[in-house]
Amino acid sequence: MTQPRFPNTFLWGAATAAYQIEGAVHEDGRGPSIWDTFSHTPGQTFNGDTGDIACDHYHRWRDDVALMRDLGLQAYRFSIAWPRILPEGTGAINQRGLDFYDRLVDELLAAQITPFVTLYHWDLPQALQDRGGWANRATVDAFVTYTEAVARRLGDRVKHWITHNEPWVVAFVGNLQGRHAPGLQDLRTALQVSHHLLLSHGLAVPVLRANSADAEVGITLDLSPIRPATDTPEDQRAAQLFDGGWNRWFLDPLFGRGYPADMLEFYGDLMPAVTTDDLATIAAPFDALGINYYRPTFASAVPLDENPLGYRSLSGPELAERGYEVTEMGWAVEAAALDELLQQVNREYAPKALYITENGASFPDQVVDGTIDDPRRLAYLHGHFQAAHQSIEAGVPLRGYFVWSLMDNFEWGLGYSKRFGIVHVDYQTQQRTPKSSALWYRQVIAANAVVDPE
Ligand code: IFM
Repeated sequence: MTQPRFPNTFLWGAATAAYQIEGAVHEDGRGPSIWDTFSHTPGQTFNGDTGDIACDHYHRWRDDVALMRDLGLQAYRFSIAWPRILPEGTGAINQRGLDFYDRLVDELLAAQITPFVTLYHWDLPQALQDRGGWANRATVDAFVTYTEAVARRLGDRVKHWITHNEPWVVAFVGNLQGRHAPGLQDLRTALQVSHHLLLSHGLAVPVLRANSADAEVGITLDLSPIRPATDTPEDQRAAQLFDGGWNRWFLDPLFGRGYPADMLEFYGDLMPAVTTDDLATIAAPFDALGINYYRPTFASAVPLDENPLGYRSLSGPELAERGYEVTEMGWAVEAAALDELLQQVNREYAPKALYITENGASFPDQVVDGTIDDPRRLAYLHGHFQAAHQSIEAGVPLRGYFVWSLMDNFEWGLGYSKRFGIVHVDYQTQQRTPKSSALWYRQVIAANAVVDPE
């Protein structure tokens, strides 16, 4: 069957993040990050797993680029480890850290793979956390200095920049829920952090433009269509709070609307001081919005003394009861919700360009005779690619798609227990094996169309 093609300039890629794949945490002058500290704190990660070795990408980057080339990837999204560039967070720049990414970028370009660089994918230098982390406004300035150092070195060749990955997770999972580094549990801190993340984005935008001619600059948000779990007024209110605190909290200020009024009222005096200048800074025009999409979310009301956000999302078993296929993360599979989300964001905010900077699924994989057949991941991607195509047909300026993830890796608090890769990693031998989803993805890229799985 002939499948509808994607636009000729559409970019097919895969994504990773530094702490999740690099390992080599003590090499070439890298300083400790909050994830080193957190993962080495007993009880914080599944099985006590850490990113000390991870996928050993720091040593295997050349082979990994060759693998990407073999799969036909046209773009690769990776993040820079701030503690490799500024081991103390501020101060002296560590050239050996920059050298690593310099070589990686050259290798990618030689393989005709377009680099997309994320500056902050959660590995804050520990030295900055010791001084208050993202809750301290000085960290905003430190981020801008770090951004400048990276852009000066790579800006002649890297033309796609993402300031932050998923600021909601950084602020709220790290500082309210405590499931991620730095492991704090305080809503006031989380709100302060979210404001500083946005400010640092706004201040970094002109710095990237100044050091990287004609670059496309953006930010990546994890967005989810939020639905009330039931039609009770309580659950409808929970859905409003969920959507307001997760989606609109970041979209509205980035697109010049300031923080959503209903959420300001809800947070009340927990909100940090926000000046008009801050809001203007945050609203610096940017070129591309990255969306990480995994699932729709169902919001159920909970008392504020149980959760200060006033909601919880339905669990995997609850979603399964409603007939959803559920991933190993307990997330509902619903490809059509991606199209719904893209069209809604386009209608409401009209970004100049959009990328799906992450999409994928964790399912239990089995190695049989050295091969990994992963039909559920493949079907997941198939459905979501079709949904993305529908969005493009409907006029959404979607320019590219990055599968999460290129390879199995360190899934933060869940350690190595969850595999999102289209390439399997044997953590004992570090052998990489493309799963059947990766082999199928190669065909999709070659055809620039959602080819039917065999
Ligand atoms: O692994 C993470 C990634 O670092 C950020 N987005 C979600 C992924 C899967 O949980």
